[in-house]
Amino acid sequence: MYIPLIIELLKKKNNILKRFSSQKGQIAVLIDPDKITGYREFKDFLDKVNFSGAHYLFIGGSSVTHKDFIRVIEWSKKLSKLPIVIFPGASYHISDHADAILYLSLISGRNPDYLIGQHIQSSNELYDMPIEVIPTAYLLIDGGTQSSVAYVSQTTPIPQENISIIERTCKAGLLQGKDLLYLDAGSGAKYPVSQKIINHLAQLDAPLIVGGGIKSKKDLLQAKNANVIVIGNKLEEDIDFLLDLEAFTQSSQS
Ligand code: 1GP
Repeated sequence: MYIPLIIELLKKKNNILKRFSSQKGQIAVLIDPDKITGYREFKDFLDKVNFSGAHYLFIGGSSVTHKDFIRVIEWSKKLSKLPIVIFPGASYHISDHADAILYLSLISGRNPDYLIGQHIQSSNELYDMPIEVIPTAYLLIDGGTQSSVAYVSQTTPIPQENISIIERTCKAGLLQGKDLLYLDAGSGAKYPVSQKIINHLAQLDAPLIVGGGIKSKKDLLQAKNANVIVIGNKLEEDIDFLLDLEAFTQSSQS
């Protein structure tokens, strides 16, 4: 009888959504377990990230096995005090080692599997898991390449020039009860979500996450009105970009 109450209390413990809302220009480092080769390299990487001023670790990817996902979540928990947020690519990307999960509905697309199908597969387990579940309106925005999310989900991103469709899609997501907006140009995008789109959507009454193709100081500055900016690929190629992230977070917090 008390178990549901205890789960409810635990779910609220870290309140990541409140942290997202509290400030603009926060940084999430995206870790794709598919690309992590060994413990030692991963430890070196996280040691640097821990001191970079990054605010969150996002963990996930569109083609990650359950085994790799669990292994990397467990390592991250051990090696970092940063909040761990699951950015799931499939129903089995869940773990109570995380602080929160972005409960993504891919509302830029019309694939029922990514609107509700995957969710049903894990709902029993997730319902009883003591992590914060954040209902998230997830939109793919055209970033000039075919992203793996677009390929795996078999959906078409919204063109950047269609701001009105992006806005209407976000509003529909919020009316459906999503607490968070996530605009993703896709990992390795040629060009990230534009400043114009970010500034426009930042006016809606929900925290905004942006990611995909962010790889320079200029990109960071253009995304500064988003609550959370997600960086993946660039750090895999160039770990020194952490220095730019540090300078950016210091200036956006002062
Ligand atoms: C997360 O897909 C992004 O939203 C990450 O993109 O790997 O290009 O930073 P990058």
